[in-house]
Amino acid sequence: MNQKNIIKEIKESVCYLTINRPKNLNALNKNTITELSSEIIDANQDVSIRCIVLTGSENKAFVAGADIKEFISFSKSEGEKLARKGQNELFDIVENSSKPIIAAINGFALGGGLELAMACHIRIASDNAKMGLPEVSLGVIPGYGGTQRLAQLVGKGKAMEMITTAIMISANEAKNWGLVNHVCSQEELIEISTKIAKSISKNSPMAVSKAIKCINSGYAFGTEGYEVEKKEFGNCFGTPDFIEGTTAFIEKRKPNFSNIE
Ligand code: DAK
Repeated sequence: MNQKNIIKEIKESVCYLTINRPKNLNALNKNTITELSSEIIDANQDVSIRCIVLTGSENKAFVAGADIKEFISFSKSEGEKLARKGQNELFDIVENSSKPIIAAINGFALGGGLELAMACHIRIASDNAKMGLPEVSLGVIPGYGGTQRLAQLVGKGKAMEMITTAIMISANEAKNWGLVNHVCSQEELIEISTKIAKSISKNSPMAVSKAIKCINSGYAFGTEGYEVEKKEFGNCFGTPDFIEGTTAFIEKRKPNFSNIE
């Protein structure tokens, strides 16, 4: 398939998917979500592929979030509908991919970008990477599973701090917090990701996929968190704070938040 926003390359048993919107720091718009989802579905059906490495183009960003310019005008119901569609169409497909997906985080991984990396099975960051969930600074909350997956990865206390302060952390802090597995230089990022992909490729694909399913099932069942997140995410849309937060970003100024819902 000739995809515009995703570059695909297959070498030996590894499929490399690169999100390719560098002028927008690889922000996730609707087309990118659809294209990436279809590439992952295709890779899952291709028996020659054993592992997927996901990265961002150029050296500044993995993904700097959902595309703020695209979602600024959404209503509450559109927000909830799109959070639901995005989670079903991409984030759940990434998390439940039977072939492990390694996020090679080559720069900013913010908002939806960090949520995408967190849905992957393994995260490797280059030392220039910066990670955060800045949604509350825009008057919205993480809507692609971030409130759930961050707490699963780093624990409830650190997730509370990261989400409510909207801070960005460095690659080394992310490693200390358990958010990424390894940190390396930018030059080594794909090489180290490939090395891990190749050691996975030596193992039984059937057993690897069953292991992924079992590990995920321990976290996915018995919680209403994802449902609550979708509803509350939708409820942010159209509020004065949401309009102010996203408009301030586009106008390149600091937001002036009110205290009204
Ligand atoms: N969306 C759209 N454009 C973005 C972008 C984004 N997330 N991030 C950067 N860009 C664009 C900038 O607007 C700029 O475009 P031009 O002005 O040149 O046209 C270009 O990329 C380069 O960015 P900067 O000039 O800002 O570069 P700097 O080095 O100065 O700063 C930065 C880099 C990463 C610190 C800064 O760009 C930044 O703060 N970016 C925004 C980070 C952020 O807040 N990300 C979004 C988090 S909210 C949804 C579900 C989930 C979500 C949304 C919707 N639905 C279901 C609808 C999740 C929301 C989020 O991800």
